[in-house]
Amino acid sequence: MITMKDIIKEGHPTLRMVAKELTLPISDEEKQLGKDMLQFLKNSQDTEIAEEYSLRAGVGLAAPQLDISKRMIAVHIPGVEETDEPIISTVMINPKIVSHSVQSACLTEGEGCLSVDREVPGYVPRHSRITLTYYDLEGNSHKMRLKNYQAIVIQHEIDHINGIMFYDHINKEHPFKIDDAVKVIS
Ligand code: K3U
Ligand code: NI
Repeated sequence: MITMKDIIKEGHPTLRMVAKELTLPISDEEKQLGKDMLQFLKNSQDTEIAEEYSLRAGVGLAAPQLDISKRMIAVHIPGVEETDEPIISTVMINPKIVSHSVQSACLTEGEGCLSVDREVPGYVPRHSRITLTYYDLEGNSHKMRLKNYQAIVIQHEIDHINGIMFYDHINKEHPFKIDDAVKVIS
């Protein structure tokens, strides 16, 4: 079971590396890693389990955050109501943004990261819509269009496999300064 002690923190060199593509079909070990990453996110969003194991809630996790420099991410975005099905719950192998909107968007609250144990205030401008391709754990290929919050989460995770941290996108002098055209999502 993945817990917070498995997650490396900012300053660790792996978080700044461009991760390697996985070769398909992925190995049994890689498949298990993907399942464990997704289970971690589910556990982190379950109040009882999270409290028992002192987990910080997360909607996404990238393999480099576990000191594994491979292009694998897991995303578990819950539905609006607690009883709703998750909006996305999947592991993505070799995810690639194949096109994106000109329009940018950012979250009112800024972003957080399980590898960053501090608040970093500021807007993180990202593409407001993306089309991405990826492979699932069984080797099936997928093409998906996402917008707003979901698109932002995926871009945060794809940044991790490219060695980029969310605060790299924040304006250093004026953290809440963004172009008028950037959509702010609450
Ligand atoms: O945003 C978070 C959240 C957790 C539970 C419910 C709703 C939201 C927690 S921070 C998070 O999930 C990071 C995870 C990271 F750092 F490991 F990749 C991902 C993220 C946070 C904010 C915006 C985009 C992505
Ligand atoms: Ni992160």
